[in-house]
Amino acid sequence: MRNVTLFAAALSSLALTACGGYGHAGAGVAGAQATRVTATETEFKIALSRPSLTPGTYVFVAVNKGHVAHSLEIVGPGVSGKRIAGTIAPGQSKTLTATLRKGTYELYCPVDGHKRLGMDVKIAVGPAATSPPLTTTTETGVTGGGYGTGGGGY
Ligand SMILES: [Cu+2]
Repeated sequence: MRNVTLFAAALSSLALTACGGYGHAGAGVAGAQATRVTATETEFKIALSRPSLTPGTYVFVAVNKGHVAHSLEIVGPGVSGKRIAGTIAPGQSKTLTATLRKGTYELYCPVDGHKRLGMDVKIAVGPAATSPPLTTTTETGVTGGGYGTGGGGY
């Protein structure tokens, strides 16, 4: 019956992998496929694991890698000052779930003065497909143009 044992072991390791191995929040939170984005907090900076996102529900995992308590708050279209309750002790992490739509969101540390010190990051939420940047890309002075020069061979 060695085979059966092996098979069972394989199955259970598969199951673990599928659940990410930790904190799989119970059964069926129907349809809510939240993507995790890590926000690493230090003095005084927030580094996101992804610079831009597409509309959807996200779980921001705020990891405090600094030496003082931090927290995390998000504002943007449809989200007005949603924050992690209390603070995150150094070495700890907490999560903040937010549903984002198209637009620009701001993530910052709401602990006294930390935002001003630099714990403030913007995140662009755009369409899923790759699209040209919305901001004006000034492409003036296209030199040469590639034709009309050289030759005049008539
Ligand atoms: Cu802070």
